[in-house]
Amino acid sequence: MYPPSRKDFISLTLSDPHSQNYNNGKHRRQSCWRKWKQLSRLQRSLILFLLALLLILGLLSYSSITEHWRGLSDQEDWLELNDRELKAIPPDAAGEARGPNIPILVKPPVKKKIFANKRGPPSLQRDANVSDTVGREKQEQVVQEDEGEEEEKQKKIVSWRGAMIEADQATEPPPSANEKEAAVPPAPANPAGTVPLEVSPETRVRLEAVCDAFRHAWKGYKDYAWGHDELKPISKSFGEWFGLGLTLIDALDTMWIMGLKEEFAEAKTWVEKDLSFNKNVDVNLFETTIRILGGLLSTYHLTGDQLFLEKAKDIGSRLMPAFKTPSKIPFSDVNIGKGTAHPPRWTSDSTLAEVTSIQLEFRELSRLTQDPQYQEAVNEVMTLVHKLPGKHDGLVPMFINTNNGQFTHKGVFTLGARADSYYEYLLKQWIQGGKTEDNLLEDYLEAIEGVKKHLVRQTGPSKLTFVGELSHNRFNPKMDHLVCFLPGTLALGAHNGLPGDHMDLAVQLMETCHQMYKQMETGLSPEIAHFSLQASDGSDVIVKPADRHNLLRPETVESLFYMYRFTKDAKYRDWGWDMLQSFNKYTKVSGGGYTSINNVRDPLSTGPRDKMESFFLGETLKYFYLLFSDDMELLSLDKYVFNTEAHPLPIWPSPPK
Ligand code: DMJ
Repeated sequence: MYPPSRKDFISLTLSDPHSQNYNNGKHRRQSCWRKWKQLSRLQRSLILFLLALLLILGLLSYSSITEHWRGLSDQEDWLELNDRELKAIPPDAAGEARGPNIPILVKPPVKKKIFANKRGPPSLQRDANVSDTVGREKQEQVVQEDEGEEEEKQKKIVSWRGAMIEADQATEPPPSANEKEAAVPPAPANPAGTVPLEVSPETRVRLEAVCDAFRHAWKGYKDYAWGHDELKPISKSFGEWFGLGLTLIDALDTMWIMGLKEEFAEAKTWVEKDLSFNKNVDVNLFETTIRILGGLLSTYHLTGDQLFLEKAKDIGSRLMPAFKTPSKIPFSDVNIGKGTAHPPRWTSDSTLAEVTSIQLEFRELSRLTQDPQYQEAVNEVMTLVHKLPGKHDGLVPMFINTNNGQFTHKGVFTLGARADSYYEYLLKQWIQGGKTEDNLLEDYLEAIEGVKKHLVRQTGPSKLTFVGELSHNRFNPKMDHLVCFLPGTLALGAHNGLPGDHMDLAVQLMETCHQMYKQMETGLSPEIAHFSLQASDGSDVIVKPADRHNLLRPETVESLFYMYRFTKDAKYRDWGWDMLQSFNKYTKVSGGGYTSINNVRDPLSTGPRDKMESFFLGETLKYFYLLFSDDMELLSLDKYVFNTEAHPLPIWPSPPK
C-alpha cells in the first residue's frame, strides 16, 4: 500500500464539530478510525513519526517566538523607564506598522565602557582636544577593546531597501548618562576669551575678522534698533516683525561662543528687564520656535543661567495653542498674548517644513521641564507625516492641511523653501534622541534616495552636481540657496554611520554651493540659481534677474563648517574666508550693520535692501567662527545638534543601562 496522499492525510486528521452537519462529522470520525485501523503498522508508524516531528518543530518555533516577545517587552520596559525618568520619549513610534523594508528596532546597545564625564561649556573641555573624526576613531578603538563579540551583535542594524546600515554609536556618547544631571547642566564659568591664545596666526586673523564683523553688526543693532526685531542699517532705523527683540535673542549664543562678554551682558540685561512675551501679537510658530525658543534654550545650556530657561518655558507654553487644530497639524500663527491661533488668512494649510522643524526645540523643552506636553504635540506631527500617503519616494509636498491633515499642492517637490528643514530635522531628531527613533531614520534614508533619484543632476558644461525641483514629473534645474544646507546635513548623517555615498554627494554639492558664490561678480551667491543642462562651453550657473538678491543667508557657510569638521580639508576654510571678504566688501554698512542686497552680479550697483536679518548674527557669523576655530571640542558635533537656526542643543544622554 502507498502511504496516504496529503488529501487523505488531511481527511484523516481533521474534523469539525461546528460544521453544518455535526452528525456527518461524527460519521466521518468513525470512518477515520476505521481507516486508521486498516493501515499497516509501517504506515501508522510513519504517520506517528511525522506527527511527532511536527510537534517538535512547533515547540521549537514557539520558544523563539516567545523570546522575540520577551525582547519586545524588554524594550517596552525600557521605553517606560525612559519615559518615567527622562520624560523624553524618543522611540514612541517604535513598533509601529513595519513594512518589509522597515528597520528592526532592537534594544539600545549596552556599553560597558564609561567615558570621561565631561561637563561644563565645551570651550572649557580642553582635555579632549581631538577632532570629531579622531574622537570617533579613538572611541571605536576603545569600544573594540572593551566590548566582546556579544556586544558587537547588539549593534543596531537598520535596513532600507536592501542597504544595511550599522547605526552604531559612531559618535561620542553625550556628556553624561545620568539623566537628571544632564537635564540641569551645571553653571559654567565665564565664556572663553575672544580668540584663544594658542591658535595659529592664520586662524587668529580669521577669528578676529569674524568677531569684528559681529561687533560691527551689533553696533548697528545697538545704535539704531536696540530691543527691536531687525536693524535697517541704511536708514539707521529698525523693522518690527513680532516685536520680540528677534536679533538680540538670535545672537545671544553667538556672543557667548565668541566670548563677547560685554555685549552678552548687556543683551542679558535686556532679556531680564525688558523682554516680555505677554503681548497681544501674532507670531509665526516656526520662526519663533527656531529663533526665540531655540536661542533661549541653547543660551541656557551654554550659560547654565535659569533666566533663559524661564523665558524659554514662557514662550514655549504661549506657542502651544497652535496645536489645537482638528488634525493636530499646527496653525502657522499664534497670538502669544491672547492664546489663540490661526492659519494664514488665505488658506487653512500650513507649510510642511514649518510644522516639521520645531521638534528639536519642543522636545528639548519637555526634557528640561519634565513636562511632556511639548514633545507629545510635536511628536504627533511627525507620526502623522510619517504615515501620510502622497510622498514620492520619501519626498514630501510643500503644504499640509490643518483641518484634515492631508498633503496639499501635491506633485511639487523641492529641497528648497517650504520643505528644506523637514529633511534636516528627520536626521537631527534621530541624532538628538540617541539614534533610537527608527521611523525618523527610515524617512530620512528614503528621502535621500528620493533626492538622488528625482532631483540630483549634473550640469552640462562642468559637471557640477546640483539638486533641482520636480513639478508634476517635470524636472526644473532650479536650486535655492537654502538647499546648500544639504551638504552639511548629508555629511552629518555619514558621520553618524549612514552610507558613505551620502558623503560623496555632500562633497559634490558643497563644490556647487561654493561655485554659486565664486561665479558671481561680487563673490556672493544669488538667492536662487538655475543650472545649465546643455553640454556647452557656457556657464553652469544662470541667474534670473528676479533671483539676484542675497539676504546674508547662512546655508553655505553652515555646510562648510560641517565639511571642515569631518574632513579637515583646508579648502573649505579658504572658501569660507573668501565669502567673508565678499560680505565685508559688498554688504557692510558704514556706521554699523550689514545689509541684504539686490544684485550679486553688479559690484558697482549692489542695491542695498536696508535690512539685516537676525540670522546673520544667529547663524551666518556663528558658522564662520566655528569654521575657522581650531577647537574641535567647541560645540562638538558628537555632543550637540544645531537647530535650523544654528542654536546648539545637547544630544540626549544614552538610555538607562
Ligand atoms: C533661517 O531662519 C533658518 O536657517 C531656516 O531654516 C531657513 N531660513 C533662514 C536662513 O536662511
